[in-house]
Amino acid sequence: MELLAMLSQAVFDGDMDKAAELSQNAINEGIPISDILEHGLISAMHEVGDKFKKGEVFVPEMLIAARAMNRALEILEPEMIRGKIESKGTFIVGAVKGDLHDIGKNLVGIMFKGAGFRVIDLGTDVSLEAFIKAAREYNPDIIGISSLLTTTMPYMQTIIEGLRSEGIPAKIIVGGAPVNREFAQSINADGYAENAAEAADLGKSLMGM
Ligand code: B1M
Repeated sequence: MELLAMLSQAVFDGDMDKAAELSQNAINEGIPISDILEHGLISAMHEVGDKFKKGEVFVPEMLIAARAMNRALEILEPEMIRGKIESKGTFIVGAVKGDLHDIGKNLVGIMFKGAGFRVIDLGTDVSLEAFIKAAREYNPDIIGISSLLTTTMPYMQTIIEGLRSEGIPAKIIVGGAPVNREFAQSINADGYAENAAEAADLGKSLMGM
């Protein structure tokens, strides 16, 4: 089986060690990181999601696949951020309250690091209060909110309104599978990005770079 197909299978199976080993092999073979991400890792999560929808896999399988993907991301991260050490600004990111999905949010954080930002990751299930506390502590230029569930999307508006009413000056961007540009505009976000690479580009352009 081709290397990226084997990697995708290892992530799907939730085999963390194999996912890490095959990611390293793919880097060693000089396969572009974007291909490793797209065809080795994200493809596996899509397959898990499709099977979950059909009732062929359940939450535990989704969870172990996600762990394997996060382990593989640890291997890819140094390659993704190589050589970008200057600070272009501070970016705070978190998955919205009620939402435990962290892979997309982790990728967004890595891409911002790669773009030269200092990244403060608040993790998952992040409340308005936690965003306000972190914003006061780190004085970010940009705040990113990720949501993977239609049920958690509305809370993004609560966070945006809450941060603004506290006078937090950071630009606020949103994203995640169920989120789109129209929704982002309707909740007065400063920007929307469809994927992690676009999010980092958006971050740079909001900083005037
Ligand atoms: Co969940 N889950 N899950 N899950 N899960 C989805 C999202 C789902 C689509 C599966 C399905 O039905 N096909 C579905 C949501 C349906 C909906 O609301 N529309 C779903 C469900 C229903 C649930 C539960 C409710 C299941 C249950 O308990 N009955 C439950 C909810 C838990 C909770 O959060 N409160 C649940 C639980 C879980 C696990 C915990 C088991 C696990 C997550 C573990 C983890 O993340 N550590 C999990 C997983 C793994 C998934 C799927 C399979 C994969 C998600 C993923 O990592 N994708 C997912 C199906 C799918 O996505 N196809 C599914 C890969 C990742 C790279 O993509 O996160 O979309 P994504 O990020 C993208 C973009 O969206 C964007 O950039 C990334 C790409 O570069 N992006 C941003 C993301 N954030 C951004 C922020 C930005 C900009 C761009 O700016 C700030």
